[in-house]
Amino acid sequence: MALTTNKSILSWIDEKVELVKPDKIVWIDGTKEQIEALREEGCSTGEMIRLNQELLPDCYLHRTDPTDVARVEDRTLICTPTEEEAGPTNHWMEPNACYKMLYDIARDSYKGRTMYVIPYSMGPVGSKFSKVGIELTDSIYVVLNMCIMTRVGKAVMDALGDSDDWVRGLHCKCTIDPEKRWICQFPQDNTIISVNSGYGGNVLLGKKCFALRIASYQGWKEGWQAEHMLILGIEKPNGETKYICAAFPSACGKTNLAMMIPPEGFKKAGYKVWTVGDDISWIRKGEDGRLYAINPENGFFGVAPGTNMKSNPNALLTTKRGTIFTNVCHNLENNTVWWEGLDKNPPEHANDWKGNPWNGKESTEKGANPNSRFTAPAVNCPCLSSEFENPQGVPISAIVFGGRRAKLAPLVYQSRDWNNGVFVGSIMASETTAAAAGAVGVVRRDPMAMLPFCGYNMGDYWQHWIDIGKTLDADKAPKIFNVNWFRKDDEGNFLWPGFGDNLRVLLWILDRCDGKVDAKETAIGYVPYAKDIDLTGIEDEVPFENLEKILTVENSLWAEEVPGIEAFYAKFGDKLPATLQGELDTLKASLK
Ligand code: GTP
Ligand code: SPV
Ligand code: MN
Repeated sequence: MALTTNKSILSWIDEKVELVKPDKIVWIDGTKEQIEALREEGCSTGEMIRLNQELLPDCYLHRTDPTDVARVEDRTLICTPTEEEAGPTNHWMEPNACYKMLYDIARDSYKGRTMYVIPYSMGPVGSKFSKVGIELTDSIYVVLNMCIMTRVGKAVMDALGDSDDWVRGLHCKCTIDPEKRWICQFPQDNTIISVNSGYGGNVLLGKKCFALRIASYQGWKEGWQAEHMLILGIEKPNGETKYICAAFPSACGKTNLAMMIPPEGFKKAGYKVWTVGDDISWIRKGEDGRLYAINPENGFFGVAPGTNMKSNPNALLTTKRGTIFTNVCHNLENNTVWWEGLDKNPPEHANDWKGNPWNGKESTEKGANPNSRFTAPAVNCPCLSSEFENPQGVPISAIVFGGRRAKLAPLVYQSRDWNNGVFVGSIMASETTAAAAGAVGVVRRDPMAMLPFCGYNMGDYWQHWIDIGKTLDADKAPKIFNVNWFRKDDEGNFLWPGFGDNLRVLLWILDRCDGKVDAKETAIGYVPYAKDIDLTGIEDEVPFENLEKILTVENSLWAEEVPGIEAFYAKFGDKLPATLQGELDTLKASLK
């Protein structure tokens, strides 16, 4: 039975039913009984595997097609009326041509199948930050994931009422043909269509497609921001909590930072870290003139490999119930899961992520796909912030950009002011990871970690950042920083221990926000004096000289970076904000 009488929704569904011709239609209300029935059905067809219910209650394993394990950026299209509106960093197709192409692929593709109608809210139901979407899908896996990642059900439809301000999403598995795989956003139409994929970021339409690509466009039009940022709260021993948003590219450490455990000494002293979000922030100005952020999601779609009780115990504990694992190794010894970096005991009796027999002691192949993931409910997280459901969001003290750079970028630096901070975000570059199909480890420009996720011209997006800054009083605007946890020595070893020890850097950042600590002015911004990063407890692991080394700004190396920035900026023509050209000119002058 339909969960709404909203005419714009019902007539849109009718149209799509006419196109894809399902055998039946099921509305998802998100109740326990319905979810349990769908799990049952998913297991009966082999789509899902029920894991050991004593060790991992309500947990399931799913494998996607081996050609379909990551986002496909060259098949992700932004379909604005003109190519210029999508800009030089997006793949574009004219909307009518794209609809035709997609409808030809999707036509009749639900024959013999069920259409699931998922009404969902990004953000707490009814919050002024929140937005509603409907996803149509023929995949039980997608339904079950969406029920973890978003708020689903009748309350969402009741909050929407008769409004037609909702995002249309159509997902068709079709035949998982990589040549006909398309992930298409139509920002002007509030519409997303995804065909021939069954992998996370391509098919959980509330996430990257809506909460970043469509929402970034909505934010531009409505005066707010959708960003690829985690949100964490740092509670000091005196009980005061400050919030930080941080944008790192895919698989560059957002989930890990958001859930970090303070180093022993800091924990003893009373520092606590609280997770508000691990991937996406929606940010808008509050009545007091500060910027506030919510996490529009309701779960974590996290990278499995590398997650263990030392690196990220909070993430691991979050996956202990009600979690769906995708493309990890199936440990047949006890019907649980395993991935590289979970522990040093790979199972000898297992199936790898493709489902083939695998012996962890002997195989040279990987047991889990490098982009294997867990989908886990936020409520499971031991360090979930008490503000997680706050419809007003949390006030942001600092914005942090960062990426993977083996050389060049120092451990941390602070921009001179808001516009300089926008510049710092715009020139971000990072080594590519397994989160997207294609080569891994290649340095590419990834402004604000939004390269694959900005739903309009990146030049306009930068101008939007600058315009937001103009509305903020200097004492209320978050301070903007850049970090790099990934500096390596010449042998390829990380020079910074990372993970929980990143708190040492975040505390310097908060001290800067409070005007409590001096810094050294360099060509790129303010860098800490090494003595101001607290190394207590890791003096052996990080010799003071190493810290000094990763805090050094080498002007000659930065000068080599400039032509790449200029070439990137040149793509934007007159869409490049003059402010950013001015910032680049200033940088060039100070590097001389
Ligand atoms: P997406 O979900 O793709 O957006 O990724 P993410 O940004 O949340 O990345 P995540 O926290 O899952 O980390 C990805 C990889 O980076 C994992 O293999 C981590 O082990 C590694 N990593 C995270 N933080 C650090 C760090 O501080 N230092 C080092 N060396 N590696 C890290
Ligand atoms: C990312 O790639 O940044 C992710 C995973 O968070 S996905 O949802 O697949 O985009
Ligand atoms: Mn992400």
